[in-house]
Amino acid sequence: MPTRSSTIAVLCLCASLPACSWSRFDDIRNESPVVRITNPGAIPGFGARLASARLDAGSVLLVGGQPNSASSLAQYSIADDRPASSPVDVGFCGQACVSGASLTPLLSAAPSGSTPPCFLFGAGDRAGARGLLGRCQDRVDFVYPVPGADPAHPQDVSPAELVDQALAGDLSQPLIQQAASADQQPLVAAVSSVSRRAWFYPPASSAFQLLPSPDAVATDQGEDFGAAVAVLALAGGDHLVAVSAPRIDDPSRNGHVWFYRIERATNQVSSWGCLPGDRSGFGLYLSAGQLVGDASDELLVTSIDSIQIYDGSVLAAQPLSDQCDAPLASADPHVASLSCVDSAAVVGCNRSPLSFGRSTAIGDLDGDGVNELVVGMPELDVDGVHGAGAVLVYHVDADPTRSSIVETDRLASPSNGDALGSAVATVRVGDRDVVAAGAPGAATVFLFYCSSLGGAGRNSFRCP
Ligand SMILES: [Ca+2]
Repeated sequence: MPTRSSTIAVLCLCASLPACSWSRFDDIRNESPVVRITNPGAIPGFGARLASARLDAGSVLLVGGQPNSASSLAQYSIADDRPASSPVDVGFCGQACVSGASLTPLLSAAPSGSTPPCFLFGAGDRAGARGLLGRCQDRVDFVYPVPGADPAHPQDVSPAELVDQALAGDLSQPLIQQAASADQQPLVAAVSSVSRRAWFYPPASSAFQLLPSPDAVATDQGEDFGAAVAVLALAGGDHLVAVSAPRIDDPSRNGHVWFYRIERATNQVSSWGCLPGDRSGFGLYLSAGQLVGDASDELLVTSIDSIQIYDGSVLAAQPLSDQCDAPLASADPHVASLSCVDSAAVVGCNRSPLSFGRSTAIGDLDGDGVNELVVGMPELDVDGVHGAGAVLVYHVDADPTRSSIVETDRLASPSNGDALGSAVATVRVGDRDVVAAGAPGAATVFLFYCSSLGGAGRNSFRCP
């Protein structure tokens, strides 16, 4: 129990140090609603990337630093409201590795025989095998090979050449991006916007299969096919791979998203087609997850300053057309359109349209069985503190008029450039999900244990 004079001494110390703040001061308490995980050492930009995976008891959280570097990653085990602040595994990337833009959890073993969950975290070389690099809970490393030169387009840089160039130190081009479905038989898909190619790995396989390229890839240099990728798990076990061409360099043209349905029984592409966008930048980022309650995932398509959400089961029932300019043939799969919302203390949405939708996560923060959408916005100002960053939480409803922002998470007293929300993830703790938000400016990941949504979101000794 601090005496009054020692409390005053701490306050005075805080007032004299710009990096010191109320949130840091709060953390001196044992039961703060916000728990911090600090850089275990030598990970530049710690908190710039996050991914989580559920275990039978608790979750694991993988934390990375700045992409396009060889820096290590750190994995944490979080099982309750008193998480250990030290990692259970550090390393992952290191030698002969370049970390990618995103971290991808796989809920089943890859390769078979290892202990899930596993994570894909970058590209590189392991014992002479080059490709996407992954690591499992039991510290088994694995490699997913990537496509080489395309005989039909020998002038294009191939994904395999991109890996070679990155390992040689040339990071001037975006690396391969990958995504996986969040089911127990995850399908992994990968894209390269430089190679303008997309491919996938069937569940439990490290052998890639190329996805067909739209005709426009061969004839239209403005078709930036492969800018983003997402994988939806559908009811019944099929998967839907989404690959975007946002045409971001040409504001006069609408972006669009290509779809490929992969049959569970055959691992073949059974149909593919185009979802036409209605604006430039449509498909800048993609993600997927369960939001409106049925057994199929939803697709989240970010365009400049908004996230469009599509019902996966309606999309999958769509007779797909390869004509991007044709209207959709049957029921409208569109569920919701979300945008950044300023509040009294958190402002700056109109200054940072390109970042809305770059970092997203899905989880049930109040434990009512309905998932919320979590969006990180690292550029926002909080209480006048520039670039402090915040996390916006949305309820997404099958009724298009009922989707809305329901919560804004922020630090009680942040610092300039914390960039909270540069990455977000949700971590299962007990009967609800907790928001994890990276603040690379502070080299810290913050866990928000209490949600204003109530229910299980307040069921903790940490919640006042
Ligand atoms: Ca909920």
